[in-house]
Amino acid sequence: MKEIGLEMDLEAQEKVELCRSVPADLQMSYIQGTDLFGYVGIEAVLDQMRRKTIKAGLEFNIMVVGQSGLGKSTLVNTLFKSKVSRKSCTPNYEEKISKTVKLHSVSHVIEEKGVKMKLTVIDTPGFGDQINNDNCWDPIVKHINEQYEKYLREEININRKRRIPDSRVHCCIYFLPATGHRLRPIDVEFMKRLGKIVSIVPVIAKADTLTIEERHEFKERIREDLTVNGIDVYPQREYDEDPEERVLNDRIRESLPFAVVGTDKEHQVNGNKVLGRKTKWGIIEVENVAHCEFANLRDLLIRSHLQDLKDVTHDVHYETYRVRRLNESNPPLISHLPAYPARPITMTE
Ligand SMILES: Nc1nc2c(ncn2[C@@H]2O[C@H](COP(=O)(O)OP(=O)(O)OP(=O)(O)O)[C@@H](O)[C@H]2O)c(=O)[nH]1
Ligand SMILES: [Mg+2]
Repeated sequence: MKEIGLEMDLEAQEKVELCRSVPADLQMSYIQGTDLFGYVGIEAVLDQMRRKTIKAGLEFNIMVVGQSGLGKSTLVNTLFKSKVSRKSCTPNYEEKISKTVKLHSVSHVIEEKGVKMKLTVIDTPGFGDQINNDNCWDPIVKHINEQYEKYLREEININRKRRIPDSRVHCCIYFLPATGHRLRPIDVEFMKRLGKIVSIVPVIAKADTLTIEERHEFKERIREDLTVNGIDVYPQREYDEDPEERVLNDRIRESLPFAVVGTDKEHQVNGNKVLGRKTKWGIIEVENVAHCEFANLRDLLIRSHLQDLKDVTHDVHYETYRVRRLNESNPPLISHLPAYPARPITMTE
């Protein structure tokens, strides 16, 4: 009798567990089994995933790279001051943005409708100041690879964390000077190397210095040069999952590189506070799509492609690194593990 009671208890407990994953309005029919041959409730998985994501939170890491003085640090501030976080956090801003001398990260936790995201932007010192700019990509490539290495070491640990902290660079915004000409050899070399290890989104910096026609023609020439030089920028065609995604991504590919303007100053325009650059002939509104493409960049990063950027980082770039590292013996990845079997097994055991 006792055993039967125990069995019934277990069964009831199982039902309660299953019930918890089903939306409240469906729970009664679920318990009674009335919809056994009709509605199965698979869509409830979306609710479960949502709850899990809310609980776990998101981590998203962006890196800014490019020649010195192109406005990288300014754009980092623009991003944090713009709609991404205006409502949700009050970051401390530097009064005056000065030259970036070493690679550093700025993070803010952003919360919207209960979903928390830790957005980290890695600001890097610009290149082009030295007489010799050979291998100026080395510190950037090194940093990106170090984050993969950190993740990999955590992943292969016997006592690994349930959630591995993710410091991998999910997107690298590459700044191109608004020369109006073509891609410079240094940018070609830099992006060729970066494209193999990280998702790059190229932008034209200080786009307020170009006329509309210049901007349009410059963008076209850059796209040509990227293709000719075999530089892979995000979103890559080969990773489009279906025709629908292809149409959406084609539109993005046709509008790359985004012509952006950055600022950390706010001005009054028609009674509203807007982020903008005040010039003698008017205010360039940074978040106004009629003025520049900063909002398009932000929407791509945060609104439409955040999860895809994380997926491509994990499934493509990190995977490439992982396979290479596991095939390499130097430096050893698993030297700290005991030899297997740890001790000989005797027949008496
Ligand atoms: N016209 C114009 N000037 C800008 C823009 N963004 C930044 N600037 C100005 O360009 C100068 C350099 O900006 P930074 O943000 O320090 O540039 P950086 O790329 O971080 O420079 P490094 O730290 O040396 O690599 C500053 O005077 C900015 O005010 C822009 O979109 N348009
Ligand atoms: Mg800087």
